[in-house]
Amino acid sequence: MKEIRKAACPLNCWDSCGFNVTVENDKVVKVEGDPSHPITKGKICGRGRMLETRTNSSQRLLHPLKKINGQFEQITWEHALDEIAAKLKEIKEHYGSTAVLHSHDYANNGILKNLDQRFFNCYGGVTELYGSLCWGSGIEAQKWDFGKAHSHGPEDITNSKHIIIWGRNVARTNMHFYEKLLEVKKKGAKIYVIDPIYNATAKIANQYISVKPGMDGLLAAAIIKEMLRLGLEDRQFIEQYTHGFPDLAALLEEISAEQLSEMTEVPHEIITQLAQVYADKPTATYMGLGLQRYTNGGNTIRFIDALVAISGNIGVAGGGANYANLQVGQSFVFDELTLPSRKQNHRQFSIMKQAEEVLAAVDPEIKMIIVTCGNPVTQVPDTSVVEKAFSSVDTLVVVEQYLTDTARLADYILPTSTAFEEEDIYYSSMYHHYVNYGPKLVSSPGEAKPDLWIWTELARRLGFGEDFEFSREEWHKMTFQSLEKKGVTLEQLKEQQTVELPVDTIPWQDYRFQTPTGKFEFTSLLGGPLKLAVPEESKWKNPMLAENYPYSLLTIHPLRSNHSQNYHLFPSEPKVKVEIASNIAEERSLQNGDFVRVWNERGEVKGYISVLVTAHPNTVNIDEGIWKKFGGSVNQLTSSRESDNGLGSTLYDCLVNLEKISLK
Ligand SMILES: Nc1nc2c(c(=O)[nH]1)N[C@H]1C(S)=C(S)[C@@H](COP(=O)(O)OP(=O)(O)OC[C@H]3O[C@@H](n4cnc5c(=O)[nH]c(N)nc54)[C@H](O)[C@@H]3O)O[C@H]1N2
Ligand SMILES: Nc1nc2c(c(=O)[nH]1)N[C@H]1C(S)=C(S)[C@@H](COP(=O)(O)OP(=O)(O)OC[C@H]3O[C@@H](n4cnc5c(=O)[nH]c(N)nc54)[C@H](O)[C@@H]3O)O[C@H]1N2
Ligand code: SF4
Ligand SMILES: [Mo]
Repeated sequence: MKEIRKAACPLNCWDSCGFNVTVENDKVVKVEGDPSHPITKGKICGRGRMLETRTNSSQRLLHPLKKINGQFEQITWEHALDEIAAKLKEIKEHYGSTAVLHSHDYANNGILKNLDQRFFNCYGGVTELYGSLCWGSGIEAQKWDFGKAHSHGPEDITNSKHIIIWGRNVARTNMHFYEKLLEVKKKGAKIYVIDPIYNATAKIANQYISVKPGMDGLLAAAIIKEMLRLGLEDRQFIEQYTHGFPDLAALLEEISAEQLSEMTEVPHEIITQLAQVYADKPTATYMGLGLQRYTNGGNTIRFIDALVAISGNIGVAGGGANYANLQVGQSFVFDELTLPSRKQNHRQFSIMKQAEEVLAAVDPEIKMIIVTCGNPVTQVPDTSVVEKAFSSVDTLVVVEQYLTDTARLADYILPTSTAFEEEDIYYSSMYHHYVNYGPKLVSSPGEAKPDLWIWTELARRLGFGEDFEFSREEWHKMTFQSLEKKGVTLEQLKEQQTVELPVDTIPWQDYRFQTPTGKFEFTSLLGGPLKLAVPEESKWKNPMLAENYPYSLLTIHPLRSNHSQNYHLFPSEPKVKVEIASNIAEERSLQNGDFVRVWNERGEVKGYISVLVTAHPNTVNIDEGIWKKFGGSVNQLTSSRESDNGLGSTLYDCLVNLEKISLK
């Protein structure tokens, strides 16, 4: 019998869509949008629709596997879990629990995916990762400036006169925001896109501003300088609600407008025009995550925040320095779920440098790595070091749905369920503030089991089984405690499928910032003054490097895949596409379809040229996520350096060279 069930998208994405899933004979046959979802309104993207394929594909991992003499062999769950538990026990006794590294990312937005942390905390505390490849620099930057990263609710954009899309690839990564942009544009709002690539969002903008990659902080500084010159700043806001403005003004005295224009490669007239746009309030700023994946990423976001602040666009309808919306995730209670108090030992590695840290670890060395909800061999920078580190440990356990590049290196692969095979609750702290319910719709194929079942079984074997004796309903109730006090209940969510979380839809309206001074901090008591910083891999910081490797490589998010999740499921085999600005095509006599080698001191990637007519000069892009067998990973080229505030990646701060080669 065929039925249509409501469900939720689990993918790590801005949009957190509501689904209508057609189920027939215990099988998912179609994934569509749920028209009744208040934000996503029945529209979903190809990645969402492909969850049908991800559920049913014959490439799914169906049985636990153990590598014996270099070959994977099927073993029973009993066998796999007994052996892994015995190793965990032995490692803890001989080396201490921090000899285990938990490597993870956020492949699945389900609340109960956090129970892996409960397992590791009850085990005694392992080596954990801190920071974020994704948005770390910007989150920390907004913590310094505002106290927290909060965004305006999706509807508030209808109040904006001008909308600046600053390094967010909206049409590709955040489709419901794109729909909103089309809607408000029709009503007269003006849209500006600031990006080194003339992307699909730029096509609908009233104006496209091309900027040198990594130079947005200086562009914001230039606009501030121009606003001050023209007297366009909001003096009242600056005087009453901010801290450290004189430091900023003094810093801007040190550099000329001409110099800023030259370095950002944005003409001075455009800077003047943007100063006027910011003054003609309300102007909303929507930042993406691409622009902070640079060594100067924290300062970039802080300068953009400062621009929004001096122009008086904070705490007003239609304004905002919109980056992420941590209010969403903070609606839930996690400590009772993850039990941090149970940790006896503790060690942290940076997520960016996890591979180097594994290789360098002493006291204790890393004996085992357990990977959940992540594919580090493809997604973590500097792949060759990642491969080395993940191959170096005695035991690598990978909990996966597919035989990814990371899983291939494993000693044990534990096959796990996909989202429609287990019940959970999904949200994203990126765009809207609705949480969605995802019921279990079908059984898992073969012997695949939910991650939670795996933790429960391992916990039982390690003597803390009682810590996992809760039903999904009970776990979910734990996270809903503070919401229930505000009248939002789990029952409501299950009945309505989605509920609005009680968050501020116009943050900072009361001008009470959560910083140490209670003000917006141009000079942060936590992080210090703003700095006019440039990318590490640039002609200013490293002229020799820039001479040998003259092009800036971006590795932006792919259209049809969430990171590495879909490439192997495409109907035709994916190829590496090397997109280049037209000046590079001219300099190197390259045309569409040419086969090239892109390289730097970390590695090389080969692929086919596609010329971007309107990209910023000297810019190259290769979409991230592509598997080794299809020519990846692009992270062969990227650096594991951390951003200025230590918590973000520098994935796009990457210089390369390229040359035409013949097809093998
Ligand atoms: N289709 C698709 N959608 C996704 C994802 C996916 O993998 N595929 N992933 C999801 C996740 S986890 C995330 S974090 C988000 C990311 O969402 P976005 O922030 O939209 O995505 P990015 O690909 O990081 O880059 C966004 C834009 O930044 C621009 N950019 C790069 N460097 C600079 C710079 O120095 N200055 C400026 N001004 N712009 C710059 C790029 O050209 C690109 O247009 O997307 C989510 N949505
Ligand atoms: N060069 C470059 N590198 C990047 C980026 C970039 O822009 N450029 N983007 C960065 C960003 S923003 C992010 S967020 C990261 C993403 O990095 P990852 O989260 O590591 O990327 P995914 O490809 O989504 O890989 C997740 C893996 O988890 C598995 N998985 C899915 N659901 C589950 C589940 O329920 N349980 C378990 N155990 N496994 C599951 C999937 O099969 C998949 O193989 O990549 C970062 N890396
Ligand atoms: S990947 Fe994002 S846009 Fe696509 S269906 Fe899922 S939540 Fe919606
Ligand atoms: Mo991300």
